[in-house]
Amino acid sequence: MITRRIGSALVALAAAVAALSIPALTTPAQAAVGVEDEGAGCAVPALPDAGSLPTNAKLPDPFKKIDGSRITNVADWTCRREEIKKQAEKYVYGEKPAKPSSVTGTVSSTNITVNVSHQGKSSSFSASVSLPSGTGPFPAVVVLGGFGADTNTIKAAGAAVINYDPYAVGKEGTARTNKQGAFYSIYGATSQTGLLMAWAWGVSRIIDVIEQSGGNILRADATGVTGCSRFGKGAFVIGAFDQRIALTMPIESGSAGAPIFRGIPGEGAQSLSSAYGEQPWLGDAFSPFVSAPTKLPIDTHEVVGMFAPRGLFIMDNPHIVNLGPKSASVAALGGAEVYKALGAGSNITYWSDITDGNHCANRAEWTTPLQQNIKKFLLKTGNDPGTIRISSKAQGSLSTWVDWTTPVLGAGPSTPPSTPPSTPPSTPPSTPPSTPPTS
Ligand code: MCU
Repeated sequence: MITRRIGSALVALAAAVAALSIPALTTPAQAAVGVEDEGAGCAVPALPDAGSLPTNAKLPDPFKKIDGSRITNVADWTCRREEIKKQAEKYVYGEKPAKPSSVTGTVSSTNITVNVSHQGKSSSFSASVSLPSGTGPFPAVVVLGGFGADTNTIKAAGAAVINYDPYAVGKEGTARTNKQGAFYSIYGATSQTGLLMAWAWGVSRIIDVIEQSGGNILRADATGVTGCSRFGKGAFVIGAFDQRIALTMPIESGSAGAPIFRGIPGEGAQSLSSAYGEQPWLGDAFSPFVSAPTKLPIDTHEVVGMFAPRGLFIMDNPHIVNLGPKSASVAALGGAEVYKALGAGSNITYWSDITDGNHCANRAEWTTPLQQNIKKFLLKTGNDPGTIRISSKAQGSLSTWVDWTTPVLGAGPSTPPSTPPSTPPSTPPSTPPSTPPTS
């Protein structure tokens, strides 16, 4: 009874807050275009230290909140997604700092420069630009490290190519205690954030500069990202952590990329200890999970879910077991359940049905879906449905990995508190609310 009264009082308080139009922290604005993290205002419960996490051999339920309840409405996804984001930062990739206090730079038809300063530290980097034929402003695909998707295919679809050198932002070949590059010049050589997230931060700063440029050469609302292999790992993390990125196309990303961490040891893919040790791609905080991925409260199917409903085209190679293609197909299938629950099942493509087994080869099979994805998500001139085409050589089975079902989410607002108000909602005032002064 007392709980009920407190519940009603809280509801009344929440209604009063809403009436004053003070934005409540747990219900951020809906899917605004041009926001790096639309769940930034969500209240996420404190996350336990790695040592006190329970074991879960199955893939965690993407729809289950940290408080144990399941989401019931599409609008609840914003804050559930934020929980996954925070878990991914804390246990897997390291923290992605918010936009620094100063980001400036230029966009020309051949180059983008980025200058960042924050708390007395500064750094810069640049990326070359190659425009397609025709008249701008153009959407653009950030291509990491210059290989993977054929840049002529991207340009022929009507998008510009931004050649991004991830190593300018986070170098490889350094000890975890001596990380280098534009990100670490700002956040310190001992930052626990791994290279993949540092690369993600760099692309977000490029998008900041495009936004500030006035948009007459490149469009800020139509950015894609792609890369192969280690740069496929990068593309996966870059796209997951910036909701301004409309289309992400990771290629043959392997361990520390799309494949579920839980599946990697069984499949014979590059081991987690090898991927964690080869380069500081993952955050330092991943260390305890190298030998115990079943302790992770998330897995990469939920990182795939972080993209929903945005465009995601995962390309994979079933001929190289070291890449963990079965584990990647399970991540895609698990994440596709989030897309389906949000009513966006046709926005994800996973494609490993290819003939040429060479790592990072240009593949005829991917030309059409690549161009269709660019047209659909960047140019907004197409609407071809995505497809899941898993090679029979590397077919993972989602059902063996999950103990949850996909909810039918309502279209309504966020889940209301469990105790409804005992009094009926008050009738609207007879006088219309005063209109704000026009200035
Ligand atoms: C598949 O990505 C990586 C792999 O994880 C590394 O072990 C290997 O050294 O390099 C691959 C790669 O980036 O190839 C271009």
